[in-house]
Amino acid sequence: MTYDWQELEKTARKWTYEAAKIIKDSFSRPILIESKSNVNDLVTEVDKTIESFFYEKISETYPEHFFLGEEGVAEELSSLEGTVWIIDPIDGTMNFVHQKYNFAISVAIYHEGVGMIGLVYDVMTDELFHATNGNGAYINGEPLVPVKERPLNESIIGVNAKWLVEEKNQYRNPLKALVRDVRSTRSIGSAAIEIAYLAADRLDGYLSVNLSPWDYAAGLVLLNEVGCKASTFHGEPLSLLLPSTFIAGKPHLHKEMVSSYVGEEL
Ligand code: 2AM
Ligand code: CA
Ligand code: CA
Ligand code: CA
Repeated sequence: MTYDWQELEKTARKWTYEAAKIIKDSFSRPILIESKSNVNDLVTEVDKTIESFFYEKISETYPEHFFLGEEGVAEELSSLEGTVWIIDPIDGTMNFVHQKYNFAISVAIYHEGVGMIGLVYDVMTDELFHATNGNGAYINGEPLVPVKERPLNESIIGVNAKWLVEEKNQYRNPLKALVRDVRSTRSIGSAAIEIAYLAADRLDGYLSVNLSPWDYAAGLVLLNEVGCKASTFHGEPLSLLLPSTFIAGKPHLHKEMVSSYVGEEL
């Protein structure tokens, strides 16, 4: 079965704006906050509400579609066959809790393993980064231009400073070398926003020692449309079902970051 992807994007967009309203309305009351894998890995009742909101809409409207989300509202998925929605209801939960800013809703639709639609909505700035496969990427309807390369020493990359000081992090030394050699670093704290910023030429590269498919599924569709590359630290293709290291950038920078820095653990 094939779909009118532009129509599907409109529907996904409508639900994303509705979900954003639910998130903003939650600011007017106290919300339940819990920890997941460790004390700093936060989740709130709003994350779960938003994931359920999408799951219900999708199951009602497209019962033949599959669903993969961070909070496990749907059954576990073991294949990318058919049409799969990959959703992070709130990307940047720590920012949502602490800053009430710098968090996004990330919605991707994959068809037979190919990214067809990618939406990253920065809720508080009202910036929607959106792309459909083969039709370019946009911010709020304004086209993003194909990327312009900069040399590594003039590049700004998104990286979390914590990874440079954690002794158990096997990538600590290559990351330190990379941070030393680039022009500067930024850390927003939402992988989806940082990947969208790369697509929008606000960053030249972005990396994380551990991301899951819902963190980057939508971002990959944006990156593809503007000619950026993404892979694991070792240059392998990213899985849409399993977590891994993540590195993305403009093509030359991506290649150099992998081959001269994080591709080899020091
Ligand atoms: P999240 O907010 O949806 O959990 C910085 O924390 C970025 O890394 C966010 O995009 C966050 O997504 C993501 N991330 C991935 N795995 C994480 C983990 N185990 N703990 C915290 N953040 C994680
Ligand atoms: Ca999380
Ligand atoms: Ca996330
Ligand atoms: Ca999340």
